[in-house]
Amino acid sequence: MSDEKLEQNGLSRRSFLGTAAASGAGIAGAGLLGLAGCSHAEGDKGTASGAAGSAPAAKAGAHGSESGHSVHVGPGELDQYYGFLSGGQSGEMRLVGLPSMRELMRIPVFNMDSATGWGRTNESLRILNEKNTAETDAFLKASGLRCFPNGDLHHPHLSFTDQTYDGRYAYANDKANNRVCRVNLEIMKADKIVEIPNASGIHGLRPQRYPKTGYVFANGEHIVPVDGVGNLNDPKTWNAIYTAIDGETMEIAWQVLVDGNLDNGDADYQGKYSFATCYNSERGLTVQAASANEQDWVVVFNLAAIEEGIKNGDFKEVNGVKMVDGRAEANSKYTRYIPVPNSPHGCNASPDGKYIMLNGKLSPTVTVLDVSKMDDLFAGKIQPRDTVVAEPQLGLGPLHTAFDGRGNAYTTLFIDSQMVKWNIEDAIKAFAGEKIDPIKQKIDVHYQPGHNHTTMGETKEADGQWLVSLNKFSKDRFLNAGPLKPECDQLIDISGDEMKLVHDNPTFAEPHDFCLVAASKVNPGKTWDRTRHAWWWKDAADMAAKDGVELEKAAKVVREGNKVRVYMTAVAPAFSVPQFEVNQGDEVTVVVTNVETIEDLTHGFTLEGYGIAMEIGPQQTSSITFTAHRPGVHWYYCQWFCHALHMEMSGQMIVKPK
Ligand code: K7E
Ligand code: CUA
Repeated sequence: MSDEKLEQNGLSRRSFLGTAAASGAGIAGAGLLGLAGCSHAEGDKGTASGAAGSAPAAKAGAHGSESGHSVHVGPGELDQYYGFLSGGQSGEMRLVGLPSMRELMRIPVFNMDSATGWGRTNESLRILNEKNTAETDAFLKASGLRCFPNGDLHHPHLSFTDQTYDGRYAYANDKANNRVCRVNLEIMKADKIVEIPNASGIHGLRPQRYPKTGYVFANGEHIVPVDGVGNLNDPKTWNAIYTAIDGETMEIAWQVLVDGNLDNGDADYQGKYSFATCYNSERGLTVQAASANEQDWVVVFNLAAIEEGIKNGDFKEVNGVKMVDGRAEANSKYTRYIPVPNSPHGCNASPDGKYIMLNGKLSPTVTVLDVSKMDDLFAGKIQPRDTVVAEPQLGLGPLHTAFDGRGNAYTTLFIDSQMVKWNIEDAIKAFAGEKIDPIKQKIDVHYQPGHNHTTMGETKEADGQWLVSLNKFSKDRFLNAGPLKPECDQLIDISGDEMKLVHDNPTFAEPHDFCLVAASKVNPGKTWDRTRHAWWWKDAADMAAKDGVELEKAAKVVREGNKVRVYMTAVAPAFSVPQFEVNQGDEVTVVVTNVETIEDLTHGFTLEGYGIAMEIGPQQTSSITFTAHRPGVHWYYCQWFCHALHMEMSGQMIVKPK
């Protein structure tokens, strides 16, 4: 219904939506996509009043909120939290400081990066490709690609030891090309990327919390014909795959064949179970077909049972991976399917370890599971729905839930463009029949929130200081940036009794997830360490050893047939090889070692007209290989401003024509 129509009927859009929720009218029938589309149209009454409603909070935020919690981080001051922000379809991960919301760094992962040479250097190409399937290798070769140029990174999560962050790694998914990466927090670079065979659309991702990570769980969102199970011509035989990856080796530990699809997931705090929402129990291939059923489900995975099954040989090996059958119809001892209202999305474990929240999306509810009931469920003593201890009605379009460690939950309402704070124990009492309203407060966010995150909120150390709402639309919150708008990440102070919106932050495509970690938990190195990080340039070091070159003192050109290897150091403001000569058609490898010991003294190597640039951090070796197709004089220069004579830090590659 258009806004004019609603107004003619004496209804604002917001009250219309409210009525729909209250009367329990099928939200799916109203059309989630239609409503979302209408609610961020120009001149929207609902959002306009929303903006006005939160104006006082925004004003307070300029100088810190009323609780005295300051958002202002002055010049020279440091943030209290690291935020690991997803870059969505940009394929990168971002490092953000909180509460300032300043972007500290970009970590290229599933993308190619102009500044650092990620996707071009030999070191990054090895990481990008070393765990590809043979099928992908063949595809890339046939396509003339050296790596996938894109990715869709949704869910960064840090490794755990004993239910809290241990500062070793961050993991994330690539929905676009079915991969999982690991970022090494010492160097803030991806150090492993593994392609997940058999599965499609790797989406939800969570690490095991206890005793440690352990497994990294990854959901295949899309159903596909699985080898030996599915038939290309019959979508009703297609399946989704759940994958457990060993977080240390980044090898695939096992997979589970499931019914329906898998959207988001989480692990428990006990190391016994993991969970994944399914919005497509119908196995539909269209929006209508996928949201037809009144109920979908959450799948519960029994980790000990799966490990036992693998040990006893109760699996099929599919494309090199051990796969157990966890389908509902197989009556599997590995899984249970708990019905929840239509099309659940986010899946969030509460920091006390007791509950799993399933966010309704098309249902205005969040379903609360009691983790302690899972033993009985698997033992057949209770029915699946007996594990549900609350199902509060919160508003329209609940997508994700975060926690403050004080018993409260915060849920994003996509369609209502709101954040709702509710009390978990009150919701449980209300579900048991007590007359009590679990909802504590709602505030407008701008606009259409997806994920939300609290500081340390996914650990037993949830500290209830800050909440961030990752909103999909910024609309009128920033200067118009043209047809493509930034998104809007909003900072909310939750340290007091009331939520207070204190800051708007524009971000580029596309934040889905934000892991908020106390700064003390993460200790990145200040420079590269030539011993600890020697694995990064191992191939270059092996090659140099064969050529009798010491990387740290290198100034040498080695020719072997039509292969040329150029070894140089970078010390401000000069490369140790100021000029080298090759023949057109030679395969050239340039190896640069930055021997600076001072932190923050990064050099670069950009080769004009060859599409080549790479970062060489202090004490790092970087290398790149290309064919000298273009004759002539090609200057190379340092693109990282490093010295008063940075402009002079250059040299020439002379390519003699054939
Ligand atoms: Cu809700 Cu990919 Cu986490 Cu985005 S998913 S919102
Ligand atoms: Cu080295 Cu600029």
